[in-house]
Amino acid sequence: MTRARITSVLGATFVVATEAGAMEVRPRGALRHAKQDILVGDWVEIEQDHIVAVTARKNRLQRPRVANVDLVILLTTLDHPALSDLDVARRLVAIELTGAAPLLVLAKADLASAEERQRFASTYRQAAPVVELSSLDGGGVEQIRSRLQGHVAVLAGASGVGKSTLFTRLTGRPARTGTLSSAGRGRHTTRWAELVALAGGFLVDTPGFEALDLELTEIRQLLSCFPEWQHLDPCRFRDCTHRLEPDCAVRQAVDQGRVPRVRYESYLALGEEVGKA
Ligand SMILES: Nc1nc2c(ncn2[C@@H]2O[C@H](COP(=O)(O)OP(=O)(O)O)[C@@H](O)[C@H]2O)c(=O)[nH]1
Ligand SMILES: [Mg+2]
Ligand SMILES: [Zn+2]
Repeated sequence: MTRARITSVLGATFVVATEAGAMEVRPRGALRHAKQDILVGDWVEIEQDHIVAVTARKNRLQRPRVANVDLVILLTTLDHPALSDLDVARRLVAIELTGAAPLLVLAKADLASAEERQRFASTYRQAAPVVELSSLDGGGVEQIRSRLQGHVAVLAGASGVGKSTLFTRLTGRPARTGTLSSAGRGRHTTRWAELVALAGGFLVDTPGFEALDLELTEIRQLLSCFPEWQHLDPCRFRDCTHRLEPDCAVRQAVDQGRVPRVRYESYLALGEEVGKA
């Protein structure tokens, strides 16, 4: 048996990457009968040209539909489009909930002043590693590439932040333009995302987290999604929500400038949304 990673889907056939190269395989009858769902990114066991088993996944994204994502490269800009700290916070929480690691990219850094870039880095560096990217002169591209080694990575962020431009810079291929679908014509032509081999890892060819569909059901989940305060001394109350409770270590850290106020305010605003849901 050989271990392999699903990189793309062609109808009922799957393309896998093995140590010996790419090959096309089909699920063995038993898997088909069990209606075992097999996703791009899945690790599978191969015998000849059959998939005989699918390994348990560590996570799966809904959009794009990809399993075992290790790294989400979240692009954001200061202008064009304008930065919303709340949107960035919402996306970082969504990433955190998948269990993938975030890499935060300040894209279009060529349009920002040194002071603005500095302010961005000091706001976010406790939340995620921050890289400055200028796709115009290529600044930051190699730093991003070097993070791919051994990982499945997906580009993420709002429309217009530069995801397609970065994809092309990294892979040398044009980015996919949207999902093909012909709803209502009786033919299901929605394309699957593919994994593109890159720098010892894989980059998903379809971006994620473009929409802000955060499905948080409780404030408890939100509490653990801000790395800024995971290492602080405990608050007086073990179940502190860091809002109005006395002797809150998070509020103290914010007041002393050890946790950026912008991030704390995003936390409060997201908490309000969760509270209303
Ligand atoms: N100034 C500047 N413009 C960029 C940069 N990267 C992308 N753009 C421009 O931003 C626009 C949106 O980029 P695109 O890659 O399509 O964004 P996407 O919607 O996230 O895929 C295009 O006009 C790009 O030429 C950059 O680093 N600097
Ligand atoms: Mg695009
Ligand atoms: Zn607290």
